[in-house]
Formats: sequence, structure tokens, C-alpha cells
Amino acid sequence: MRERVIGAAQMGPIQKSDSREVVVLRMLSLLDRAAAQGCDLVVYPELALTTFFPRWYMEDQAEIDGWFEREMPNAATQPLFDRARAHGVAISFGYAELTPEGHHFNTSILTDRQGHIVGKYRKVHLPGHVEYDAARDFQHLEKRYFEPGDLGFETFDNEGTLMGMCICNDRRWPETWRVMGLQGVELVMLGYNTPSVNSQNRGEGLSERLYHSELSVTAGAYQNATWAVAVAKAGVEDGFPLMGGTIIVDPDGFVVARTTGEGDELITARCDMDRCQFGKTTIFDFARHRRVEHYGRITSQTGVER
Ligand code: CDT
Repeated sequence: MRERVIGAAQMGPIQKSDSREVVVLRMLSLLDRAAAQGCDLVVYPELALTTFFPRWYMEDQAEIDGWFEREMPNAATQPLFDRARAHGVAISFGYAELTPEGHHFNTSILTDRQGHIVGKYRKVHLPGHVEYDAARDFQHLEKRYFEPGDLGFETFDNEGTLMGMCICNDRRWPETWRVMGLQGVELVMLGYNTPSVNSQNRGEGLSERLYHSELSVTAGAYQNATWAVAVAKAGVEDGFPLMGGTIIVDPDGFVVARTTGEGDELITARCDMDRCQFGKTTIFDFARHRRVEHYGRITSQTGVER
């Protein structure tokens, strides 16, 4: 048995006016609760330090860059790293990254239990659009503010568990999961900011959105025989609702823990990494069963072709 106690730290809304320091205090509170419950790993949402700023149309680059972190840890987040080290808890969280070369990414990092960053992921599948779109009920400008990630879907041996990350929209793409599955991943961590309604289809509301999220995560976990933790930033941010639905999923695709609200909320689960082995050596033993001679279209084309 290789048991890890995993905490999924859902966060409630962060308003535009909330400082990083105030947000980090909330993250510390969740971390303390997780440590008290025996967690050795805590996963926070996508863009955990700020409001989901891609809903706002901006042209001023200085204003845009104000939502980004130039280094990690930095003054605002150092207390989080220090507390995690003091508790001996590994953490993963998302933030907007501005590199020294001037590149903008939607990023998540992973630490070990000593607070060292041991893994980084930059979001590959960026949803939304580049220019202001008057036809939408609200904007989703990730394609305007971020470049597609340049690190691929790497996996990291962290304290004896093979871990991978993806971010929000990535969870809806089977390719995300399979690329990590092909490395033998045992735990996929992801955060998200998902609006509770579809900005292009008012008929698609909260229950449909929650269903599609859970469907994506449970299928990805099952089809790759991996644990998965999917963590929401939820609630109403400056009038715009984000869904909750944080879950921890086992390697058979079953939800073992879920949040009930849309505020700061911790859920935990004891997760035996050895449970991945059954699926990986039977129905999803890739080496025996995959037929790559028929998968060429997956990497040679993007859109539909006949
Ligand atoms: N943050 C993020 O990727 N959200 C998307 C919303 C898609 S609607 C343009 C998601 O897939 O949940």
C-alpha cells in the first residue's frame, strides 16, 4: 500500500479588489485544516491568487501584467510555502506566470513536502477568444492574455508517486489524460474556473456544466487508471458565477469525495497509489492493447477532415 492523504482545497470567489495577501490568508487556513486532518498533499484551483481576470477585456499591457506573477514564490506567496514546509505538506496551485523573457502563461506548480518546487505545468488548451465578443453574455479572453503552454504534459516523481498536472479546459480533452497515462501517471491534479452558465448558450446551466466536468474527470481517471483531483474556484466573482463541483476520483473512475458548496471548502481522501496497478495491468495495459497504427489522425490533424 502506498497511501497518500490528499486534500482538495476548493476556494470561494475572489473579487477584483481582493489582494494576493488576503487570498493567501484563506489558502493558509485551508492548509492548516488539511494538515490537521493528516493530508500530505493539498491541491488548490487554477489562478488561485486572483479573480478570474480573463473575463475582463483589457488593452493596457501594464494593467494586464498586474494580474501576473513575475516569480514564484514571491512576497505574497512566501507564507504559503513556509507554512507548507512547516506542516510537511506538498502543495499545488495555479497562477498567471510572466516569465523574465516576457511570456505569459496560465501555470500551475507542484512542491514536495519541504516546499521546493518540483514540477511546473503551463496550460495547453486555452479556451475562449482574443478580441471583445459582443455576442457573448460575458467574456472569456484566455486566448488574449496567455500563450499556449510550452512544457507539454510532464509527470513528476514526487515522494514516490508519479504526478501530473493539467488546468481547467485541459480536462475536457482525452489527449491530456492519455499523454500522462502513457507515462504511467498515478495522480492527476487540476484546478478550474468554470462559469456556471455557458456564455454562448443560456440553456446550458449549472447542472449540465457540473455533469460535463465530472464526466471528463471520471473518464480520464478510469481510462488511464489514475487518481484525479479536480478543484474549483467557485461562487460569484464581481457578479459572475463560477461552479463548484470539486471532486477526488479513484482509478476506477468513481468519485470518493466531493464538495457541497461554492465557498472555501476542504475535502480529503486516503488514496492508495497501488490501486492504479490493476487497471494499468489489465484492461488499460497500453503496451498490450493500444493500436497506434490507427491513431495517426490524433497528432496529424486538428480540425475535422474527411
Ligand atoms: N478556465 C477555463 O478553462 N474555463 C473553461 C470555460 C470554457 S468556456 C469558454 C472550462 O473549460 O471550464
